[in-house]
Amino acid sequence: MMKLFSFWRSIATFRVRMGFNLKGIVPDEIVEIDLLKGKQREDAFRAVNPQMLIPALVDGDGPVMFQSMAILEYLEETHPQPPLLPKDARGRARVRGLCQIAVSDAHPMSVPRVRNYLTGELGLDQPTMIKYVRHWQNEALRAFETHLSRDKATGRYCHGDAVTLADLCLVGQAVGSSFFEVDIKAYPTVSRIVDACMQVDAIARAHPLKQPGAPALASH
Ligand SMILES: N[C@@H](CCC(=O)N[C@@H](CS)C(=O)NCC(=O)O)C(=O)O
Repeated sequence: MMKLFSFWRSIATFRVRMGFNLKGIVPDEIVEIDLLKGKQREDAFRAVNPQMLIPALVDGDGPVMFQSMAILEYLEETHPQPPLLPKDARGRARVRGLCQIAVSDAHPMSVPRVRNYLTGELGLDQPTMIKYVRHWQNEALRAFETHLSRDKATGRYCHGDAVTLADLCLVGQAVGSSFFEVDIKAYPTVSRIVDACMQVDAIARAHPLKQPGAPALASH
């Protein structure tokens, strides 16, 4: 029995959803945590994940798993086919490094709790807050572009010609950026790889806007 705590707009959950689809795993239950209504901060979900963030995953008797990359690594270990990490240690380091550009450094700058703090506690107006988010999105996209365009290990996808965790994180970054009207066309290698990823059905159907409850278009 696999239970995934999820919301259509969540980029971190999108990463995990792509992983599920690529590995052909269908969670038995999807529990919607509506981030726009602040459901992540209610007691019921705080008991599941004290950090009040999605995704969270319960597989069987538990314990609950949290943090998208930890969940993806769990899926990789328990369902090794198709592999989402390269066989060699250097390759794995590169893929994990690319992942962290999005996961550790850029994505946290744009999540609801940070945006709410900037506009609420710190009193930033909406345009200034959006400027802040876009700045960090562009920083990440620029770093991805430089790595991906100069490194021989880049292929059809971020690392060679098979999808890896780096592609899941890059696609998440690109879709998250689109929610803030950051145009990835300015980053040609990023753009090419994201287009290639979107041709993979398991990735395309995991898109936030294809999930139940999603609007036709999303913005900040
Ligand atoms: N590093 C975490 C980030 C999780 C995260 O920030 N999730 C967002 C949705 S994408 C969330 O639940 N935000 C709620 C909030 O900011 O209040 C991961 O990769 O799982």
